[in-house]
Amino acid sequence: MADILNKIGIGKENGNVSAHKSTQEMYEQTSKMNVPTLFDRYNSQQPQCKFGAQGVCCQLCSHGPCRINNKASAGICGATADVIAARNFLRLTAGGAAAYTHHLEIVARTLKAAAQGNTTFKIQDPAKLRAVAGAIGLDTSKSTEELAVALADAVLAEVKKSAEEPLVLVEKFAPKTRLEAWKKLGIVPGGTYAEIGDAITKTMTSIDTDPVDLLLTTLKVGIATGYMGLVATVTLQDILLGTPSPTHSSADLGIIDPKAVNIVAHGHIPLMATAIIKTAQSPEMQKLAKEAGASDIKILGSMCTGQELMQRSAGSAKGFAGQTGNWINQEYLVATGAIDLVMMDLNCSTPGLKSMADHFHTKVISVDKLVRMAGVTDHLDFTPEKADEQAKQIVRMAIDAYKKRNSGKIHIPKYRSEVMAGFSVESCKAALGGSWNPLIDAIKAGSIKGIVAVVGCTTAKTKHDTVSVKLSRELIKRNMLVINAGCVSSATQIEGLMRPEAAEQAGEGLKAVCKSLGIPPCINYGSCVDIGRIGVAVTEIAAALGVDPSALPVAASAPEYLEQKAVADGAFAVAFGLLLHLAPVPPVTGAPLVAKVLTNDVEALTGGKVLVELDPVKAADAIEAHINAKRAALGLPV
Ligand code: XCC
Repeated sequence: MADILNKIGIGKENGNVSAHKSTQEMYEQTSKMNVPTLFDRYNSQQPQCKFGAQGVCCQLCSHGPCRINNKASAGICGATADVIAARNFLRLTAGGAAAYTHHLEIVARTLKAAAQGNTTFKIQDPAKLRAVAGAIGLDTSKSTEELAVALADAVLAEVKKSAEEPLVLVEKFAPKTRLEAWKKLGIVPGGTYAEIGDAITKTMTSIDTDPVDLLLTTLKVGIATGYMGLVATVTLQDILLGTPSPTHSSADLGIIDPKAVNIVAHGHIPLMATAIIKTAQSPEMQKLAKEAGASDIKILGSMCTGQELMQRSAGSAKGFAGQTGNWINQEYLVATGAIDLVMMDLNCSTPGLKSMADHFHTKVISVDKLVRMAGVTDHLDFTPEKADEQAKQIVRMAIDAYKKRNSGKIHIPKYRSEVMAGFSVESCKAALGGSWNPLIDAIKAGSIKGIVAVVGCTTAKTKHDTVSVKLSRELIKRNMLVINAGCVSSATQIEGLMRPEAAEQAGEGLKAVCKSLGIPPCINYGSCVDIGRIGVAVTEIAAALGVDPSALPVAASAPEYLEQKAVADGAFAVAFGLLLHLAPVPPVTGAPLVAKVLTNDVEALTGGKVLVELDPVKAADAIEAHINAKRAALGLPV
């Protein structure tokens, strides 16, 4: 890790800011308009503070800020670099876990309202409801509606119970070998909010000043995130909105139709957006749009909400127009001048979005009680019982905004790519003929070397989407099946890696498997929440082989990680026993013990560890070496 200590970022490379022609074109367009955007602000921040980057700046008390350097080996209270960095790292994890839990609560409350007939949503996957309810010990002789209420209540109770009561979902769904390892380490989590509260309390000034305990607590919060924020959220969303099934869609800014009223669904919680898709198709709203001079009303996806809609575009999200891009695209999307309304439903809605909207007619609204932004005055906080009426109000707002559109200001890049989506644990197994066996056989034979989850965010630090696209390409070339989720999905979609034709870019073995199944080498699992599906798939594959997940030729990568939810996901991956490739450099490099534990020592405890590598080819080398070592240990050909 020492050689990368000072490589904090790459930023602009060869004058380009993004891997995508569309984003590059829009950046040039906003530059011509003289409107600064994210990449300009990134440059204004250089050089960034090294103490912060290395995780050795403490601002928790009024003695601070304390920074660890050559002449100060501890803060004023005596906290070392390791204490400071581990404490900061746990705070990041707890923030991510809290945001995921908020999402889960809303979905659970909506499921309950659907079961009680109090909302526009109807239960779409009763079979999954029965299977999951049975697995956690609920009485499945009840009706679908009664069972849905019981499941929603059980999940909400799990969220709120004490830290002393272990999470039922962890006990029921984690592989037995994992559970044993976590019990030994004392990191089986209790109630989600209690664990988050304990973590925040521990990270207050001088309560927990043991870096190792802080790191173990990080893993514990990561496990709570994995089984509640990820697995439970995905499961309840599937029950409520439908489990994704194969579908075809489009991505990139070229999907924007300048003749339509364009509503952008932007965030992570796909509930309001799903209600709006339904409302937009109603004769009443279509008539209003036509009277305003528009040809149609389109719901465009952005970031993770867009991925959720795309995943379900064969079912409850039919009518979805496609994915515009990931979080870095938000200002450029608005700068096309053809967006009438942006609806923010959770994290990653930046203040820069509103600044850009102020140069156009674009209306920005929030639809979640936690999302607030200076200058945004319309809040239609999602309420399951009022979703239908709220959706109508939002569509009317968009039509009104459309009337103020200045067609002279429209600039839409022409790029778009086709996407095959809708993969889930269930649809993957169906494509394989009903079980994981054909995939396991391909892995055993070596035609597929292993599976790599390339997931998470995107960052300006490593040039928008460059590392994630290069890494995904490099892995498929080496016969590793790639599963994408989160902002990385948009990156590979736009670059055409989620078309079945992209099999041509894969190594011979993977190419043959993809061609025989008619699937792309980069599989879309959806949003960052859908990382939960990867956990479920790995659990099932490990069980089929009779081994612990840490023994599988499987790895995870967050090649452009950005924020706290990604840190919580990463903590789960390491606890789950996976190699986690991470870039940019996480803020722990100034803390020798913390860096050593994360990149080395933790492997003896959980089987997982962190690999930090900024170069995508070198990262692929290291991931391949790890997968080869796992193959060899299982007696598989390397
Ligand atoms: Fe935000 Fe999900 Fe990260 Fe993208 S991937 S930068 S969280 S939008 Ni989740």
